[in-house]
Amino acid sequence: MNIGIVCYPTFGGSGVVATELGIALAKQGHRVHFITYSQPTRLDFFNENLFYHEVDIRAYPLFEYPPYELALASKMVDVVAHEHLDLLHVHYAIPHASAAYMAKKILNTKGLNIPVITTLHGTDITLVGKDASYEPVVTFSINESDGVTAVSEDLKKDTYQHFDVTREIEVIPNFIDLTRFQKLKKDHFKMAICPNDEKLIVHTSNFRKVKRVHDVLKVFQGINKKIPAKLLMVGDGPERNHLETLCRELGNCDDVRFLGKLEAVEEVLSVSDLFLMPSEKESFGLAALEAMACQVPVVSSNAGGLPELIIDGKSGFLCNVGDTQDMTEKSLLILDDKNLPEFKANALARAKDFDVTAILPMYESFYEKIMDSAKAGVS
Ligand code: GMT
Repeated sequence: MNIGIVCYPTFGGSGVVATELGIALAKQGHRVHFITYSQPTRLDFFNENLFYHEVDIRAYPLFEYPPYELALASKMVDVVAHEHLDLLHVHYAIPHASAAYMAKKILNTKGLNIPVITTLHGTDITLVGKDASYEPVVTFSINESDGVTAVSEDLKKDTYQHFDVTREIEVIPNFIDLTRFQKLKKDHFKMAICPNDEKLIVHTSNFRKVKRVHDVLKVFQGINKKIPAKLLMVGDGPERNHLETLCRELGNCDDVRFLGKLEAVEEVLSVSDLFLMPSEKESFGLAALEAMACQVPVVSSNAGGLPELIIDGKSGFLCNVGDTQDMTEKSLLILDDKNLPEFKANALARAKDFDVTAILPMYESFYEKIMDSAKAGVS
């Protein structure tokens, strides 16, 4: 197949999933064309089946806000027509699904029919998308997509609850490449951070309010009162300054390190003992899956799609949002040397259920189904 993938090129979960999907499809022999405004972060190597088309955003003094959606739609038209794409797969509804709708209509006038698949990732539905400033466009462009997928049952349920969506939504969970995400030997790294064999706790996110990063610090504080531990905070975002203030208030700055955005997050995960994800909402929790693949158990909230990923009491624990006391107790249970090896093994076992080799065929057969329906004129 000759597939166009539209996504955000940044460190965000939807961009990571889209990029990893494109890479996996290319390895299967499909030709994959990424269409976005800059080179996706994980697409920094050569593969004969991978192509990158940059969206040109022209500034003009009249535009206080340059119309990215129009530039994107124009680029989609160009790439579909000249590269003879079979399918457009857009990740994150805003503004990709509506730009794809416009591109599809323009291509129709040129005698081309391009099927569009929209994958819903989370905040495009649960946070930004349902806001009145976007909701009518999101509803319309989901209903006008030829195929729609969501990354969890919970996200599918939320979509039907908050939007007047009439389209069938297929759940295709996120996935992991276990050849990349695996426990690596990084003992020197562990020694440098935990010279006295402290337990190592890690959190990675975009530090937005929805991640409740202050709860990470509170849980860590509770753990560190009982056992010597260190905390690594990977990522960056709007809550970072508050976090540093809280760290000073709690007096635990010496045990907490902010590492910023890291590309090789698997290196940090490889030496970690526990991952914390206390999010208010999480449609899937890709960062938790990455941790589990590196044999790191997870203590998370029970929000959104997290119960579909983490097996409570086995690969980690699920706690009520904001219940930092319970999260602390569950963390200490996992970190107990008697229990830790079993939780680590269970985390890896659960991650294997989401191996790319299991999930990729779901996308391929969904693509086939949507292309067949488009050819038959069924929408
Ligand atoms: O978590 C974020 O804020 C980033 C966001 C994104 O779209 O980049 O992540 C969402 O999509 C990920 C990939 O499907 C999911 O693993 C995350 O759970 C989801 N985030 C939320 O629902 C908050």
